[in-house]
Amino acid sequence: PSETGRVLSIQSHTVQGYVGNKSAVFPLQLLGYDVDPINSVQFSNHTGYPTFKGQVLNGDQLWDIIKGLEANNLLYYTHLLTGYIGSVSFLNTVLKAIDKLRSINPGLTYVCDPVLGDEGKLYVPQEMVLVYREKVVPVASMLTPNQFEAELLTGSRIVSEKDGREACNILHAAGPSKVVITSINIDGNLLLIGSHQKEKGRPPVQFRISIPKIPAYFTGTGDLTTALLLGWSNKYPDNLDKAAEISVSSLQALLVRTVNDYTRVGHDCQSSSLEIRLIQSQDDIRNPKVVYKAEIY
Ligand code: ATP
Ligand code: PLP
Ligand code: PXL
Repeated sequence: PSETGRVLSIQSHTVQGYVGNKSAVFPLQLLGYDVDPINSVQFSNHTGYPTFKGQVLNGDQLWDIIKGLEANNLLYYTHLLTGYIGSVSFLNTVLKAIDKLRSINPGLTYVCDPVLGDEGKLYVPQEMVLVYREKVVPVASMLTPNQFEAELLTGSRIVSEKDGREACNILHAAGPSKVVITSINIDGNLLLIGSHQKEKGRPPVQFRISIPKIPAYFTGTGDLTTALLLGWSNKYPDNLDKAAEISVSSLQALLVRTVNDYTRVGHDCQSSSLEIRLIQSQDDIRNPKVVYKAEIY
């Protein structure tokens, strides 16, 4: 595989640590992509720390940047990547940007991590759910919700593998041809469920990857997962299962390294969320050993 591209990545920037663009840009560059980051916020650190300081970009300021690129004919992108977005007005401007990007490249792939919350808790305003459901999901090419987000977007509970596959079907009908539910929790273990509808109206190819749960908490792993899925699914456009195997294998190698590094210095990995060892894991991103296999249903 050699296919690469130009990615516009609209995500958070943190000065310290790896979430949002800090966790997506470097891996995509390692995989050979040109990545142009727009920082939707600039914070000192991620919001899971006791405090944080910094600035938030508003919708008008985002539009300004888009206009600047357009004025110089610099708005040709193969991919748009978005993650955590904090307000409806910013999300509406992202929607406006998608229209503009597609008017320049009708083949633009929009990879959307619909960040709404986790484990039954929202971390965006409630109104965002409806905007994602009604306006964003329909224009996404690939969607990477977690279990809770897939439930919110489909309006149905996911308590089994079958529910997860059914949620993917509902999401395909709403728009995206590729859906990856990045983790569903089934009796203490993690399951990734992927689904690729190769032709509208036809049954999708669906698969699962079973992931052993590491007894630790991480931040930025969702952002990294979506970036890796973008990178590898573009290289293997007809094999989402293979793209997911590689992505999961890279990520798990990185998580093991992260836990080992913290443990070595005597840190209790369950007491607080760990910063991922992204830079130290570059070989696992460039040249992963595939140890997590997809099982096609
Ligand atoms: P988002 O909220 O950004 O949509 P998410 O909630 O799916 O994403 P995470 O829960 O961080 O993000 O999970 C992303 C990936 O990281 C999953 O595929 C999951 O398997 C892996 N992961 C996260 N935490 C662990 C863990 N403790 N052990 C094993 N894998 C983990
Ligand atoms: N808390 C907040 C405020 C967030 O925005 C996010 C981001 O997505 C998270 C927690 C969890 O991050 P992740 O699921 O990527 O580890
Ligand atoms: O990983 C998602 C994320 C994105 N942006 C900011 C965050 C987080 C997670 O904590 O704080 C600002």
